Formats: sequence, C-alpha cells, structure tokens
Amino acid sequence: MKKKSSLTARVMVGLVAGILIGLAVNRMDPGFLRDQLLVGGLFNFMGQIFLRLIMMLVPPLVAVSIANGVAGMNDIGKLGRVGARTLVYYALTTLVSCMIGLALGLFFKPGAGLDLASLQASAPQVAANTSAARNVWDTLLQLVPTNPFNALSTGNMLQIIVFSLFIGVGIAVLGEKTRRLAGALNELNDVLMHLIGVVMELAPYGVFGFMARTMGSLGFNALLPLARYVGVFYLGLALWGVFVAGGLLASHGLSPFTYLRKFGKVMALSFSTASSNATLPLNMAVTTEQLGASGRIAAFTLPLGATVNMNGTALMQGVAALFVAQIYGVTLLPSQLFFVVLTATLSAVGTAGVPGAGTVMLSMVLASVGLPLEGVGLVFAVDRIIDMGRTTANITGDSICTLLICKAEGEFNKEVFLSAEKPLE
Ligand code: DAS
Repeated sequence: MKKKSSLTARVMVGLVAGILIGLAVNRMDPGFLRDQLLVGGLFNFMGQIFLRLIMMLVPPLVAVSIANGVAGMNDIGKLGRVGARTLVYYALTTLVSCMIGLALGLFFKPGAGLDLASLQASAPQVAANTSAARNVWDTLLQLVPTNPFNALSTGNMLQIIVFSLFIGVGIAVLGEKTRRLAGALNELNDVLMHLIGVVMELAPYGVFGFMARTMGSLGFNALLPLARYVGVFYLGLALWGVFVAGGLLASHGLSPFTYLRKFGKVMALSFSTASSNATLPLNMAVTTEQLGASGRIAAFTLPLGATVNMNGTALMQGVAALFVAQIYGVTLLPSQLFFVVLTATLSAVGTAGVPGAGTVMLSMVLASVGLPLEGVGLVFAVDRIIDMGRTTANITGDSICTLLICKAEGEFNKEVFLSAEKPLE
C-alpha cells in the first residue's frame, strides 16, 4: 500500500510543480526559449512521451484483458442464472452511470471557454468526426471488424472489443481443450498489466509535462475549466451515490445508512488506494460477514465486478468526453453520445482495477468519437483526484449488486445486515 500512496504523492508534486513552473514560464516574453524550447519543446515532450507509452499498450491490453476476462468466466456455465443476472446488473448500472456523466457534462459544460485547438498542432490528432452522424445501422455494422488485425493496427477500439469478446467466449466454451491458450492469455494479460504499472510510474513526469505546457501557454485561465471538470465529476458521483447506490438499496428494502455505516471503511480504503483490486479482499469480507451476502455468490460477483463493473469510471468517461469535446470546440452529435456510452460500458470490461486504468481507457472512448487524444493529457493532470472517487463508486457498485443478487437468489442474510457491526474474522 505504501508504494501506491507514494505514487499519489509524486503525482500531486508533479501537478503542483507543473502549475507553478507553467505559470512562471507563461509570464516570460514570447519567443524561442518560451514557446519552442520549453512549452512546445520540453514540456510537450514530457507529456506526449508518457501518453504515447500508454497509447502503445492500450490496444493490446484491451484485446487481451477482455478475451482473458471472458475466458476466465467459464464458470458462468455453472452459475448460469447468477452469471447472467450479474452481467445485466453490471451493464445497466454502468450505462446509467455514464449517462449521469454525459448529462452533467452537457448541462454544466466544464470545458467551455478554454480553447485548446490552438495547442493541438503538435498533438497526434484524430480529426473530430463532426460529419453528419452515420445511421445507427451502419454504426452497429461497423462494430464487427472485417479484419481484426486492421482494427488492432488502427486502434479501432470497439472492433477490438467485439473481436476479443468472441475470442474469450470461444476459449471459455472450449474449456479444457484451450487450457494452455487460456493460461498463455492470462500470462500475457499479467505482462501488459505490469507494463501499465511501469508506465504509470512515469505519471508524475507526464502530469508535470502536460500541466506545465498547458499553464505555460494558457496561464491561469486553464485552471478554472479543470477545476470545473473535477467539480462536475464529484457532483455526478454524489448524484450516483444518492440515486443509483441509495436508490438500489432502498428499492430492495435495505437501509443505505446501515449499509454506509458498515461499508464506509471499504470506501475509505478504495479512496486512498484508487485500486479496486487492492480493495477486493476487504470488500469480500465486509459484504459477506457484515452485510449478509452469501460467500458462494460474492466469490463470483465481487472479483468479476472488480474487473468488469466500473460505475465510477463510466461516469468519469461521460464527463471527460464532453469536457474534451468542449475544450476543442467540438459538438458531439446524439449518435456520438450513444457511442460514448457504448464504449465506456464496454471498455469497463477491459479496465483493470488499478490506479489510472480508467483514464487509459478514456483514450478509447475519445477515439471512438474522433476526439483528439491530446485531451487525455489534460484530464491526466487531475486524474488521481478523480480516480480516488471513481474507484470508490466502482467497488460500492460491485458490493450493492452482490447484495441484490443474493437477495434475488434467496441467499441474503438480513439479520447479519441489520446486526450490530461485529469484528471481521
Ligand atoms: N482505479 C480504477 C479502479 O481501481 C478505476 C479507474 O482507474 O477508473 O477501479
């Protein structure tokens, strides 16, 4: 746990240093030193190299983690109804979470008033596809790749997701025959996850670079939109907590206050680590021993949820997609908003329960609607502040879905839920 908090601390140092040095450079006279050597040179390079290292890993990580995740669910056959019900709950709550983010992003327009298009010259940009929206049928057809290797090479994320889902199902269905392939896929997934962790160690320098470049060229007026972005996200998280989390509990006769009293310590751990994986053991213990879920079901739904159910991340991706569109002056069409929700929900399957994974996947969401990936660099600057909150929603969503599924399966112990908190075994 110590290593993770040191990464948080180092990212915060990078953030503050980037703001201060960027603002100092912004006060220099325009010219070669400021604009070419520093802002457009060193600072831009530090941010871009970090982003490109992440982008290098995203297509293979998405393909492998989804295929691996689905292949690993081969016990869905055994759990049948529970498996299907779990996936429906997770997909629906993720969809709703992303739509909360989109609605708030559309209403509050956190990115309005900041024009980064001028900065975009040096960014590997994807032309914003503001052309008339293709009809929905064509859009759905496009989901299936005619050439999966082309989808990988061009980073067509939705096609990569669809192809990986098929591969994963194929491995799961063939079971024993593909044991070695499943094992190899699992190891490759571990390698890619490890590499994401290695690249994330560079986050403090990348955050510094992006922040110093943004502040160096735009000065103070870039801070306000970023602060608005964080504010709109946490407003969305509060709404999610009351209406989605609270609503699901109350509508099934469970007191959100009783739940919070016992689950609060799990939320504190997820907030401080920004990692679902690190929080999973405590989540398992509290959701079963103190909240009344059955161990059999929780042992399936919580690890699955930590990997594929990311309500907080989907909410962030909804807000972030609009924030990036607004700072680049792009108006997302309804069909593109549909794509954001679809990609955010599907990418949750490939988002790992580790710090920063959701923003790595944000690049997929932005790419799916043709927004400049440069925008990820800006939201990366405040990513850790948001990651702590979204991870807390992620694991809370997993725990509540588990309780509701146990209730539906008649494997929920209400006395335990209502009982005074007893120490964990
Ligand atoms: N930090 C991730 C998690 O552990 C979520 C994210 O990065 O979006 O759930």
